Amino acid sequence: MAILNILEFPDSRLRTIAKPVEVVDDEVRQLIDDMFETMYEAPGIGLAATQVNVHKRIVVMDLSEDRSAPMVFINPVFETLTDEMDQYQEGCLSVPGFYENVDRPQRVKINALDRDGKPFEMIAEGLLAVCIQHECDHLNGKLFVDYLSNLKRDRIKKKLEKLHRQNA
Ligand code: QAP
Ligand code: CO
Repeated sequence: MAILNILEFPDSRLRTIAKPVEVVDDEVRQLIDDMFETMYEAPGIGLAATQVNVHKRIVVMDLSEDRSAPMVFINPVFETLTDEMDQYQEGCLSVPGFYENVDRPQRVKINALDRDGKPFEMIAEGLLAVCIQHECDHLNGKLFVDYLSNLKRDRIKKKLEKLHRQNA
C-alpha cells in the first residue's frame, strides 16, 4: 500500500479527462487500495483517480464515520432522476481549506463496475448523491470551484498559489 500525492488546484493535470478502465485486474485493485489509503490518511470521504494523477475512471468513497463503508466505482455514469436541486457545502482534497455551497440534482441513478469488474446500479440521494457527482466531475476534469463566481474561484486560486510558492 502507498500514500499517493494529491494534485491541488490550479494544477492543470486536474483538467485531464480520464479514460475508461478496460479490464479490472490486480493492477487496478492495487491502485484502488492505494487510493483508499490516501483518502483515509487525508482524511477525506471521496477521491477520484484524477486527483492522484492517474487518468482512469475510478472513484473511491467512504461516507461512514469509522471507515467501515468503502465504496468503489469503476467507469461510473450517472443519470439525474429529478429537476430538484439541493445545496451542500462542498470541499475537496484538491482544494484544501476551502468550502463553498454548490447546487446539484438531488437524486441520481449510478451505474458502475465494482472491484471485481461486476456491474451494479444504485440510486443515491443526500451526501452520497453530492459526493458521487463531485467525484464524477473530477473524471471529466471539473472541480467544485468551477460552479462558483469567477471572483470567488480567482480568490481561492491566488491563495492556493501563494501557499504552493511558500511550500516550494
Ligand atoms: C468531496 O471531499 C465532497 O479542504 C470529498 O483541508 C466533499 O473528502 C463531496 C478535505 C463534500 C461532498 C461533500 C478537504 C480534507 C476532504 C479539505 C473530501 C481539507 C482536508 C474533502
Ligand atoms: Co474533489
